[in-house]
Amino acid sequence: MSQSELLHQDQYRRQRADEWVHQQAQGLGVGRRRFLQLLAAGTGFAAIPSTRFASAEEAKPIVKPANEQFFVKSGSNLEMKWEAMYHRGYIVPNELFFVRNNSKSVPMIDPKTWELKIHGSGVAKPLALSYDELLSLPSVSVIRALECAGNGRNFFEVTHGKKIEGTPWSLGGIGVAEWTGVPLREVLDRAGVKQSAKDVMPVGLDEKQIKRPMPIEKALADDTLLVYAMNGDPLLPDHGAPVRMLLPGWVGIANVKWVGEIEVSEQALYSDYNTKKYVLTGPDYKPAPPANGPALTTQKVKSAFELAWDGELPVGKFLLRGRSWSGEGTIEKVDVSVDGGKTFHPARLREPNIDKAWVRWDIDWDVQPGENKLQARATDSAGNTQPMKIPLNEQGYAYWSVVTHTIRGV
Ligand SMILES: Nc1nc2c(c(=O)[nH]1)N[C@H]1C(S)=C(S)[C@@H](COP(=O)(O)O)O[C@H]1N2
Ligand SMILES: [Mo]
Repeated sequence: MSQSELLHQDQYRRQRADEWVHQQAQGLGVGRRRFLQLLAAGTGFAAIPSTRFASAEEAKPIVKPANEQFFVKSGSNLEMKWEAMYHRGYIVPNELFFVRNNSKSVPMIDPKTWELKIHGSGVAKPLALSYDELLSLPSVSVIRALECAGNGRNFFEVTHGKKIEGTPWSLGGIGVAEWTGVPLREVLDRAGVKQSAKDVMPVGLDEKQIKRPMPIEKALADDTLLVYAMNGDPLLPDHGAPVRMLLPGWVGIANVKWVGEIEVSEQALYSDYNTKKYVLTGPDYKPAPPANGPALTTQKVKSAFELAWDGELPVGKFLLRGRSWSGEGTIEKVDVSVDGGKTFHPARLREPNIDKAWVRWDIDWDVQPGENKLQARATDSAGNTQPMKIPLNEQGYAYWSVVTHTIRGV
């Protein structure tokens, strides 16, 4: 299978699933049960010294100011308020970039003692890099989106009448930033990555040690980065300081923050985050052993208006603005309805329209008295168009159907 094919999520899933079945059939001397136990125990990873965690005193679920103008707060998460983007440019500034923390507190890591270990059967020369050593390697800056797999989860309640557990995102679990860092490939090359290397798994230094694998093809992509700066500033603690992963186009969870080690293996790798969580489960999805369902990788095409939910606007002329994005490429076309989906009109796309980031668009609108039902439907360069309805999945991921946004004209 060629490299570019393995960059596509369905190919990756299918190939790994086939291999899994094959391995089982061969009976490698490790029973399925025992294998799952080993997975659960996270065998193969050195224990992370507890000194890396914030002490109880300084442990905070979020470190940066949770300004109410910019965010909806829920536990250790901050959702970006879309209306705050109406007056802004292409990039989401760090002060209003969404935060999603699975662990209860943000680890405060001193770059002076931080180390990145690269190890596993897939590298000939395991190595450890200090922060200064990482910064001395060639780096690039790319503009890309980062989006939570659960973004839009709230709308399953609207369309399927089912409230789903998990962070209650409307559509603000996304941001676009300029990320600066070292291509993971540069580091893997220095570790003597083998031809036979198959999967790569970064591990976070937070309490839950979030880890999620990727195929070597994704690890070697030009824009898969070890990021140390965001929008021109050193990474903030909330966003993974001193160093995080960036896997453009892939679900947020794959972009491991506070990365401390990377396993490179000649074997397929699994974690809870691609077997139990961040997989599609429910009547419309089949288990994909060893995962409970197809693992999410590439993000879908979606759209949002730069307006408050249940907002009000004065009746009359208004420049309606929004943004559309896709993990599979750029946006080709956006159609907007201001009459609840009866008629759609093409929106004007505004430059830039960057791969795996988003495009800003606008359309002239005459706000009517009372309820106005807005809808936006985007098509990406891979030919995907937002559907009117999608099947439910139990954990509420990948909500990409058209959302109705109601605004009262007053
Ligand atoms: N180590 C670690 N990495 C992590 C997480 C985490 O909780 N721990 N959250 C993930 C999830 S679910 C998302 S959506 C993104 C959010 O990145 P942000 O908080 O910088 O916006 O980080 C991902 N990386
Ligand atoms: Mo996420």
